[in-house]
Amino acid sequence: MSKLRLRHAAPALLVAVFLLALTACGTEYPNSTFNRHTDFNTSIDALWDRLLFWGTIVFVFVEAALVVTLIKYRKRAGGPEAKQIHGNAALEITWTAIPAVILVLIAVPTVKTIFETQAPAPAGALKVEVIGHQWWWEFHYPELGITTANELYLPVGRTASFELKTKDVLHSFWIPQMGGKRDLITNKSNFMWFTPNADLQSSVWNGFCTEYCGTSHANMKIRLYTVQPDEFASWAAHQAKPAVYPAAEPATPATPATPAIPAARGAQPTPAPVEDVGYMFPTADLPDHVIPKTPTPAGLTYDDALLAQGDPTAGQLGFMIGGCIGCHAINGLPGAVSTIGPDLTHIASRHTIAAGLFPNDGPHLARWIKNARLMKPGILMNTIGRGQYDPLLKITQEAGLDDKQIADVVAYLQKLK
Ligand code: HEC
Ligand SMILES: [Cu+2]
Repeated sequence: MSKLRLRHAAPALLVAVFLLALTACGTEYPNSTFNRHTDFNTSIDALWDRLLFWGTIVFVFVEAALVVTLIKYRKRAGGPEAKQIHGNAALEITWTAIPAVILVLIAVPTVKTIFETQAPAPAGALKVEVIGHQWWWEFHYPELGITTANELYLPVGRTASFELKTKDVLHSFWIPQMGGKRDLITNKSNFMWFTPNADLQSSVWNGFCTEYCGTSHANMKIRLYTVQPDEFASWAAHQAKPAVYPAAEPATPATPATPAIPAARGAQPTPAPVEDVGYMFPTADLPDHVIPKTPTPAGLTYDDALLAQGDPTAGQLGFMIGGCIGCHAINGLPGAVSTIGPDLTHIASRHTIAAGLFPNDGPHLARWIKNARLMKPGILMNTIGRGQYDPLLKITQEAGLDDKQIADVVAYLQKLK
C-alpha cells in the first residue's frame, strides 16, 4: 500500500472504529454476564470494573510513553548519534515498584472474590440438584420432591444452592446473567450458589453447557425463570403432584372428609372447581431472546391438520406401546418410571422441548416423536415414526407409530400440564 493510500485509510478506519463503539451503546445483551442481578454477579462485576480501571490506566500510560518516544527520538537526517548508556537504577526501581503495587491492588480483591464465591451456601438456601446428560439437563428439588428437565424455576430473593453432577461426560453449567460457570464432573459433586436479587421482576434467562460434550453440545440449553416467591410456591406445589391426566371426573366431587356445613339460605351452588395447574411463566411475557428459532429439518414432514384429531386416551396407550415408557417417567402413569430421558410428568408446563431447541407446541412435538434424531443429532431417543429413516442406526423404522398415533400421543402429552 502506498503512503498516500495509507493516509486516506487511517481516517476511514478511525470512523469505522468509532461507529463500532457507538453500536455498543444502544444494544441489549441478553446473554452478558456483566450485570448485578445476583450476589455472585455483583462480586464478579465489581472485580471486572476494578481490573478494567487499572488496565485502562496502564494501557494509556504505556501507549502514550511509547508514542512520545517514537516521535521524539525518531531518526532524523543529519541528527546526532544516539547516546550509549548502561542502566538507570532509579528508572528500573520505579518500573518494578509501580507494577508490584498495581498487582497487589488486583490480587487482593481477586482472591477475596474467589473465597466469597467458593464459600458454602448460606443457611436456608433452596437446594437444586443439576444432572447433566448428553444433551439435556435434569433438575431435582430434593426438599420439594420435584424432578423436571431443561427449565428451571427459582424464587427471587432466596439463595439457590446447586449440587452439580453428570450422568455421562463432563458438562458445564452456566447462566451468564446469574453467575459464574461451573463444571459437572464425573463421579464427583461440584457446588455453586447465587441469590437472584429480591427486586428482580419475574424474568427469563438463557443458560448453556459450556464444556464441549459431544455432537449436540451446542443444543444443550437451559431456561431459567426467576419468579416472585408466591409464583414459585404455586409452580412448585403443582410440579410435585402426579400427572393431571386422566383428570378426576369433574361431575362427582370427592366426598369431603369433614361433615359438610349446611348451606346458608340463599347460598349459590358451588361452581365446578377450576383445575389448578399451578403457575407457569406467561407465554405472552417471554422475551424474544429465549424463544427458540431452530428450523425443523426440511425432509421431516407431518400433516399438522391431524393434530386436531388427537385423542389423549389413545395417546396414553400409544405412550406405552410406542416404547416411550422405556425411557421416560410420568409420575402417575403405572410403569412409566425410567430415568433415561427427561421426566415428562408436567411436560405441557414447559415452554420448550429438547433442551431449549424447539418451542413446545403440537407441530414440534409431532415431528420430534416422528424423528427426534433428525431434529437433534446424535441423541439417545430413537426414531419412532413408522417408515422413518433413523440417521444414527442407519435403518428404516418398520414398526413404530403412524402419524395419527403420533397425534394421539401429542394430545396426551399436551394434557400433562
Ligand atoms: C431410548 C430412549 C427413549 C425413548 C424410547 C423415547 N425417548 Fe423421548 N427422549 C429421550 C431422551 C434421551 C430425550 C432428551 C433428548 C435431548 O433433548 O437431548 C428425550 C426427549 C423427549 C421429549 C422432550 C422432553 C423435554 O423436556 O425436552 C419428549 C416430549 C419425548 N422425548 C417424548 C417421547 C415419546 C412420546 C416417546 C415414545 C413415542 C419417546 N420420547 C421415546 C429418550 C427416549
Ligand atoms: Cu454438555
